[in-house]
Amino acid sequence: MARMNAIPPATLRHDWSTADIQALLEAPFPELMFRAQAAHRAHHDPCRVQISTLLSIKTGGCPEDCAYCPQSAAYETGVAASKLMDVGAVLAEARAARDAGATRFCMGAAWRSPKDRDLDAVCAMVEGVRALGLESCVTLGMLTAPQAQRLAAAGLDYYNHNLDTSPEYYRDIITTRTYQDRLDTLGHVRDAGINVCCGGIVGMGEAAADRAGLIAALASLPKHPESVPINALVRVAGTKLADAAPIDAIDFVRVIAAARISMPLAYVRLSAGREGMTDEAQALCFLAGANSIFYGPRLLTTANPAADRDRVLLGRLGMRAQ
Ligand code: SAM
Ligand code: DTB
Ligand code: SF4
Repeated sequence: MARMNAIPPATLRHDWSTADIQALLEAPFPELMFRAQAAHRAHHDPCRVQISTLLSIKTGGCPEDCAYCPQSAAYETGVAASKLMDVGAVLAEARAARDAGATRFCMGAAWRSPKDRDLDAVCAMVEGVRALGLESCVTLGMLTAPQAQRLAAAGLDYYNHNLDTSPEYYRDIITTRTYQDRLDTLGHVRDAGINVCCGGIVGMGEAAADRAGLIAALASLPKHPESVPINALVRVAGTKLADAAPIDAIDFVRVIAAARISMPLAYVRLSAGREGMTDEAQALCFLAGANSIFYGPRLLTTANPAADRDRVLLGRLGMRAQ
């Protein structure tokens, strides 16, 4: 991270409009990539990739109706619902992730929002993960301000809560909570002093304007998220989006580039959907400014590339984990 903070954050733009981002998405590819690489190299080492490993600590049976999600109780997807894992079992997975080379451990729960008593166990997980020398991240759904403060007191490094799509397309994807609910949770996380991990999903049948609207919404937050996961929809049988048309690989690279240009200090994570991507498409994503991946064979309930495939890919590209 040699050149992090070369530009003071105060000079960053927070007034990106959908039209501004759409102009980036429609720019000639060589121009877009040049701008993305310039932004990337001003703040990050282009040969380094941050490595995070995910674990589903509470799987399935979720009361929300997110159209993409295999863990919603509204859909028959074959994902069995389970209770919150024991702290010891979670920490065993975290140790294995650290030993495999991860520097951040991200724990996801299929909740609309956590109950206060659930947070006792999650706080113990956060403390244990940090004691292993890993950064900690959790994604638990909506939080109240006091819940965010409890997680901060436990030492939580990052909270993941995605905007998912544009404000306009959102109602086609989720009806059980609003865009404003999400912004409120992000505000509580920010106010508690926890780093924000916030991104979205593309390939959900959205228009190009919705991709632009998502990136504009992220880049117009009062402070840019420190981490921006860009997920390509993993289409799961039984969900509402099981048959969505996959996003074109070049269009996906364009979204990564627009995120990099508009949020230059952020870690832009090439997130879900890598299992279905060619090595060449992933290489273009790194050239467009992606500098973080999920590492290990599972995301939450679906497949991610095996660690061996990623080691070979990063080796072929002369890139290193950080
Ligand atoms: N239940 C919590 C919530 O939704 O806030 C936390 C876990 S939820 C699974 C975390 C994120 O995973 C979602 O916001 C969504 O962006 C992403 N996600 C879920 N299913 C996905 C899929 N099939 N493909 C791509 N991303 C997905
Ligand atoms: C994020 O933006 N992507 C991750 C993480 N945050 C929690 C989740 C991807 C889930 C993909 C579908 C699954 O494995 O269940
Ligand atoms: Fe539940 Fe989160 Fe899946 Fe939505 S994305 S159904 S809130 S687990």
